[in-house]
Amino acid sequence: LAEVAFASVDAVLRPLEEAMDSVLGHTIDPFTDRVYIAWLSLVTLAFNYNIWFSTARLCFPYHTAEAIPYWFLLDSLADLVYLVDCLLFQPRKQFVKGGDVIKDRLLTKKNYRNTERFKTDMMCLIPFDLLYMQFGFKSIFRANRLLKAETFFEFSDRLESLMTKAYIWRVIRTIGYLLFMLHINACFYYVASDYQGIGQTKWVYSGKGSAYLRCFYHAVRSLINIGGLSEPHTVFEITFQMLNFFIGVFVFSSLIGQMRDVIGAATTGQTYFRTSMDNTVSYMVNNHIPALVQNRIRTWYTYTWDAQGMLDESELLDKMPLVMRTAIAVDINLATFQKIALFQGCDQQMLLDMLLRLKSIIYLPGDFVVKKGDIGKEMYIIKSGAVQVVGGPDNSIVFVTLKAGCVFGEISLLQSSKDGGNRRTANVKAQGFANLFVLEKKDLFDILVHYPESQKVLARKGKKLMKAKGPAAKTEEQKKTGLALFGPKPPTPKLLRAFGGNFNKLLKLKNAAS
Ligand code: PCG
Repeated sequence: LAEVAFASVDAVLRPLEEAMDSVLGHTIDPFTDRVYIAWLSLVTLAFNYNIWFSTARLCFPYHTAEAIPYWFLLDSLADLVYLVDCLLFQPRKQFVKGGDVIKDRLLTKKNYRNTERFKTDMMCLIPFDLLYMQFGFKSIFRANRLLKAETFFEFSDRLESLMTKAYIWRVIRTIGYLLFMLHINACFYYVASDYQGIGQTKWVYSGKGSAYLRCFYHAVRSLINIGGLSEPHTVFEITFQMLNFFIGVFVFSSLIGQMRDVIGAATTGQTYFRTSMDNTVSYMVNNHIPALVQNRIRTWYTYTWDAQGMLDESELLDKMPLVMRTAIAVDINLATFQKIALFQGCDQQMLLDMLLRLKSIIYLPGDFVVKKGDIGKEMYIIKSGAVQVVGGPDNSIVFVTLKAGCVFGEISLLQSSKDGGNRRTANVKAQGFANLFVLEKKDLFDILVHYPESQKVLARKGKKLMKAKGPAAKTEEQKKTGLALFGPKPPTPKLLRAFGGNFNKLLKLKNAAS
């Protein structure tokens, strides 16, 4: 019988389904499809209409002759949304079977019709409203519409996973629960007042002003235990009021606790940052670290937090599976990497392996990233900001400024330690705040073992770089700026002339530089 019913429903729906195909595609990916999530928001609205208004209409005298047509219209609209959800949206939802994502519409439809959700959706749609004809217009006949709560929770989950600040939605949702508890209490209070006789005692609703607003106000005062209410006198009133206080204590304390958890979770990162910084500051104070250093460290903390919203990105990335880390790394950095001249001609897979080993680090203005003569143990790629290759006495001569996407520190890294080739050939300092990627020599060489061809390419480029920029290099620009002072040979007459023949001055500069 069910098969025959489904077949006839399908036949009626076919033109509609075909029309929907052009909007939604053949099936819906329930986790990412934005149209589906927008649709869920509409079903959630209809569900909220039912849950708030059916209860209010059940208790308050809202079914007046003038209002009934409007209620009827709104009820019908909400029912239409439920019906469309059940007939056109839910049967299109992809599902996972044995690890495979099933995208065939016939199968998704069959799957939906076998789920518990389908049964509750069907129950939601039973038109008990027809009993109006026998018993009059009463919202109790719409009680089955409240079974659609699952859609509300589904919408809530999807929205949370989409939002960048999910805690905003969680706070809104918890406030919604609080308001709903108050709403239900207001409804009960009105029913209790009606039972006692409206305006009959001091405790009940007096019958003046807006009934809903007055009852809601009473609910707020009694459930939140603010007090200041008229004393209950009859046994009924005392029992009602006591129950109110108990419910208030348990339900409200747990909802407010939930709110605290939501806000606590949203600010965990901020708390972690504060605690780390406070601990560092108290450590520095206890160890009498100079104020200048303390200030620099404070600046580093604040800037790093502002720039990347966390102190150590790798902590977060390490928790993810390799494939996810690769996807993120490729998305953020592969394009920058492919433009780097040094890596051109290298294996693409090698670049991917390198991306995964990069660590992000921030330098403050004026910080030395690399010092001439140190052993090179890592190379750097500039993510944002700029660095300067400097030299001369007090490092005041800027030979070159390197910007985002440039590589440095590679010369000493690509040389062997024989004859001291692994020493830094220049000083490099951060111009402003510089956010750099660091690739350690050990990691680079671990990777290169698997890519002998790329290893050869890099070794060749390393030698060329050493010739062009290493200690013995004397390009025109270097001569002009004085980088020649770094060279091992004595100053040429041309250079002497450039310095106005002041050999002593030149010698002083050379000594200071070396
Ligand atoms: P390395 O490892 O010697 O450390 C200093 C880095 O400065 C060097 O690698 C280069 O990557 C970078 N650099 C950029 N331009 C120049 C230049 O003109 N001369 C030198 N020696 N280094 C430069």
